[in-house]
Amino acid sequence: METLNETQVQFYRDNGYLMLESQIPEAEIDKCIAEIEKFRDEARHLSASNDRLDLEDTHTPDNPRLRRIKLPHTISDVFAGLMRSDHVLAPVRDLIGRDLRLHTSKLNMKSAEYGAAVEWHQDWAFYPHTNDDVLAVGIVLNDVGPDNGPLMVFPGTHKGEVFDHHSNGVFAGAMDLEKSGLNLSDAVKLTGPRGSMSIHHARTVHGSDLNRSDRDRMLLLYEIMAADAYPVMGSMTAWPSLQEYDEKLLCGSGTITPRLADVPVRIPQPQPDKTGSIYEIQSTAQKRAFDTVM
Ligand SMILES: O=C(O)CCC(=O)C(=O)O
Repeated sequence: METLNETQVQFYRDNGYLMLESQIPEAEIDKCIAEIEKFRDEARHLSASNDRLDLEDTHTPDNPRLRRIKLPHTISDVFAGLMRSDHVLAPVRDLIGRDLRLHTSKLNMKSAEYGAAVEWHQDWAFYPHTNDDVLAVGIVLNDVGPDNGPLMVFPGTHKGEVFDHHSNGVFAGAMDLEKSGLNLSDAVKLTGPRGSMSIHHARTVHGSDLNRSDRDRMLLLYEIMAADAYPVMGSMTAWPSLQEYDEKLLCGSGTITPRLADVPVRIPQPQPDKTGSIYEIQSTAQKRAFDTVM
């Protein structure tokens, strides 16, 4: 073990998530916040989402509303540096081994008073792999309490089935809690001071409500997997070439012999017409659990 203790590892194995309070130093969080301001400025000049920035449905250039910074590690040295730091990677290595590959990164803004909800889903439904040593790290950039749209998880669901995320026969990236037999009262809110870091298993059911408070809730997400987990055909994982895939290695080495595990898989196909971000994909879902605007 580099940093986690056995109790923490066992908690993750049993529950499919872990919360590490005050894991990221204050100075790193300050750098992230300063960086975000540059992207907020950029959003002021946009009338539609682009490949860097995803805008709230209620955004206008006069009333700029940034919903997500896409692939922040590719457009900011601050987010790239933090991703490769031991603050992030050491706990992940303790959970899924020394050879790690990035799946993707994103920064969900969930701004005060309107920040969008994320419908219930399993990341695994978007990108099934040959084994499920696949997880998401969430870095909490503002204090998160129960009322500013905390990430919510259903403990233990990482050991169960992959739920139906289709609507009218098309992948919509959102599940129906009632049909899935899950009870909202079992969901756990991942709250904590800024600098905390959550880790959730790719099969763990999770989502988050609108931010109904007067406090922002910015969450920086790095999705990471064991280097021997390969995407199943039809997965929403980018697969440009082996060379570019290996450029996503974060530590250790790659392999061309995937580890095959007995994991449940549903293929996220056919894809909907809108695939720009999870928000756009989920807007195609027939039934929504959370309000879309306040
Ligand atoms: O920002 C959140 O609360 C949830 C993020 C998430 O699950 C996602 O973007 O896939």
